[in-house]
Amino acid sequence: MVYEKGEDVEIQIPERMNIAEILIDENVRKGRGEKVAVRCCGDASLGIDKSEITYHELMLKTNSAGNSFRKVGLGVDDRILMIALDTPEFLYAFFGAIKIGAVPVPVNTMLSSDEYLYYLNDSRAKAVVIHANLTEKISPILDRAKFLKHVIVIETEKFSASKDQLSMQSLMDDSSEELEPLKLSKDAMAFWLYSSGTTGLPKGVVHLQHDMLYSADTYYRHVLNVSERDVCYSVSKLFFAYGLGNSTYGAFRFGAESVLDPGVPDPEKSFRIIEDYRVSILFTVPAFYNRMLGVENAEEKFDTSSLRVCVNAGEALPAVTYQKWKERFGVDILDGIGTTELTHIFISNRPGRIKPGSSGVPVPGYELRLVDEDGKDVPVGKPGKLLVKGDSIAAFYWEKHEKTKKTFLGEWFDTGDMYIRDEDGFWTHVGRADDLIRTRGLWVSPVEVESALLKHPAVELCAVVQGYDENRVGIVKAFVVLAQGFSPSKELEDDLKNFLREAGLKGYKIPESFEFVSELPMTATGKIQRYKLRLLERERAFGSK
Ligand code: 3UK
Repeated sequence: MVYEKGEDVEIQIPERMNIAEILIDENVRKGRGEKVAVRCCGDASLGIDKSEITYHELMLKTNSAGNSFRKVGLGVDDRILMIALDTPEFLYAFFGAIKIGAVPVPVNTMLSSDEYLYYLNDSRAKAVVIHANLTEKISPILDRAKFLKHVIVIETEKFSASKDQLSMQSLMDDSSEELEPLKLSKDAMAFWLYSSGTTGLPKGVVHLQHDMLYSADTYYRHVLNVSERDVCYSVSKLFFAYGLGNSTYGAFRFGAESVLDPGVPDPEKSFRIIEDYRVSILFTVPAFYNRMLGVENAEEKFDTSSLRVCVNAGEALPAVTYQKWKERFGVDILDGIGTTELTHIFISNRPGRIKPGSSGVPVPGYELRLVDEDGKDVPVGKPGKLLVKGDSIAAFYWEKHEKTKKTFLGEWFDTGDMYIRDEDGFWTHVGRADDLIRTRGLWVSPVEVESALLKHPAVELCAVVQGYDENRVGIVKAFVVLAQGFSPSKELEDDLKNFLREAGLKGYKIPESFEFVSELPMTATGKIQRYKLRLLERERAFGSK
């Protein structure tokens, strides 16, 4: 049976705690009050200034935010939806909410009105904290948000709150900077994140007070060894579980500095940030490492000598990307797998112990197991579905009991990922057990793309699966059986793409590659066997194994 336990580590979790106090106020108590906690590089197009916040200021501002929330009637267990860019105000709202026992729920800032309506009603959020430039996304749906009482707007120089909205900054200016963080059970709710599946609606992942502490004291302490001297910069945004750890608790737990960029990611800008802020740990995803590698002569144009290590997650890092990066910048990329439910990374390569193409070895504090479809342990040498155990696992999916029962298996969590453990002890990702597609760090459900595609008169049958580009980075791939009277052509392919765009599909969901075929693999009952096409694509990209 394939089972492995990461090194034992002692993690002290107090019975009663407030995680915001541990991550922020404790730095002040330890004498780091004047040390910079956060630098924001600003964004001219949004009217967001550059700024610099010390740990002492961060403590006071999160206190003001907590007091502001109390003032408008928010308290323990109240959800606050956050549609916020990566600015210091995100941190004030997130940790301010936690300080009073309220529950921040950060979500993607690039969604549609309908998606926000779903999040507001599913979470029963009483308030939403939103950047002023994004409020038009929620204005049309506010009358249908059944539980929402307050719209709290983060203003910028270019965008202000309207009369019927509260200004986050004004609320904070009028609130005391003193607040005694509310200590709750280590098992009280602290924050939620949303996670999506192949079918069905996004699931609220309910995280507890001790989860961020556990992730900080396992991955960030023992794998990255973060210290006061580090400057952390995550291209992945704060609303992703990955970015949240990289830019907040992974840095704050150790008194490090975190660099925030509120703007749209851009590879040249990232190099400039690394140089200007003397970044020591860079965090991003494979597609972005490849975009950075696409910047010609970057190793000469920019000073990247401050980097001591880089981190990859979200999708498997192709071995060639690792090698090219190492050759050009002389620094390792540590690939590691994390999930929203586990809070952060639980299998990772380690400094000095890297196998390119693999996810590495279990992070101290986590246990791994591989099982077959029936949940039975698989023998050594066979691929299996990955189960994980560790104390940062979320409590459950909010009001999704059936899904909770299927994935939270006692102390174990079913990741839905297929893995192989090799003789050297390295764990390699070999795809998903479900049909979800990963591209640019985002999830695409095949069902959504297929049902839109099927409306096109040329499409008789189709299957949309995980494909790979020439760098072995994940893309959306469509197999299409054409209806009678249609034949494959570049024009038809463009027409299909336009058709999907006009149907309202987001850019990243539109297949980058089409393959026209005469038939699709089917079960006896007429179900399309996506997994066969998925395996075919994998084999084409990685060779058989
Ligand atoms: C896939 C990977 C291969 C895998 C995340 C770091 O990505 C994160 O969380 P999500 O909930 O997605 C989880 C799923 O993504 N995956 C993530 N990392 C890797 N596959 N190699 C990798 N290195 O399918 C997993 O189940 O969005 C990443 C930290 C926190 C996170 N939440």
